[in-house]
Amino acid sequence: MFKNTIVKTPGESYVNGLTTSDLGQPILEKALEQHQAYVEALKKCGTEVTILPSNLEFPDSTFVEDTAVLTPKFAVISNPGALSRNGEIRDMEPVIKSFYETIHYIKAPGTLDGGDILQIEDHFYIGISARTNREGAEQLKQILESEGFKATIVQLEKFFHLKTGITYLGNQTIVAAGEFIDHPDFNHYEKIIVPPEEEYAANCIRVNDYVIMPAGYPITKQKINEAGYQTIELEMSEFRKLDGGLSCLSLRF
Ligand code: CIR
Repeated sequence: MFKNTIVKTPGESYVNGLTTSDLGQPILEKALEQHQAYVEALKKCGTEVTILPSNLEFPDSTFVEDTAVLTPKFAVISNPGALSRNGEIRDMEPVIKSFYETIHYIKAPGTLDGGDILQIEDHFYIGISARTNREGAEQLKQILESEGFKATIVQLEKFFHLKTGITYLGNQTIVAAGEFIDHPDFNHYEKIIVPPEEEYAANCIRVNDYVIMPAGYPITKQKINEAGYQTIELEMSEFRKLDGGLSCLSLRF
C-alpha cells in the first residue's frame, strides 16, 4: 500500500525541457491540466499528495521520480544523469527528509535516475541507461543489499529508462514491452505483453486498488483489466512530448 505521493507542478520553463522525441513543444496550459488530473487520480487511489511548487530553474523538475528511490524503511537520493537536471535534488532533499530518517546518497562519479529503478517485491532491478551509469547502479545495489533487498543490474538496449518499458503490477505480474518481453531477467514473471504500437502504455503505475495508465491504449488496457485490475486512464500528451511517462511524475511510498 502507498500512503504518500510527491509531485511537482510544471513551471513556465517546462516547455524547454529535455527531449528525444519529435512530438513538438509541450503546451504549458494543457500540461497543467493533465498534471491536475494526475494529482486527482493519486487522491482517488487513496494517497496523500504533497504538491511541490514549480522551480523555473529546472524545466524537467516535474519528473520527480528521477530524484530518489523510496522504500518503506529508507530513501536514496539519486544523482541525476542529465547535467541540467542534477540540481533538482536540492529541492527534493528537504521534502524527503521530512518523511525519512534514513537517507542514502548516490555519489559522483556515479549517476542514477529513479526512472531506471523497478521494485518487484523485495527485489530491485537497476537499469544502466544513458542516465544511470554502472558506478551509480553498483552504489545503489550495495545500499539495497546492505538493507536486506535483492538487486539485479540490467543493461538497457533501447529504452530511455528501465521503467519506460516495464511496470510491476503485483501478484508477480509485469507489463512488458520491447526488449523486456523476452528478457532473461524477467522471464519468471507473469507477463502482460504490450504490442509495439502501444509501447508508451508499458509505463503505468499500480497505486493501491488501481492501475493508472495513459489514455488511448485499448489493447493494453483490456489485458490489464482482464488480469483483474481496475484502471484509471489519463491524458499524457504534454508529458510524452518530453519523454515523460506516468511513473515519472510522482514518488510513491
Ligand atoms: C528527461 O529527459 O529527463 C525528461 N524530459 C523526462 C524524464 C522522464 N522520467 C522518467 O522516465 N522517469
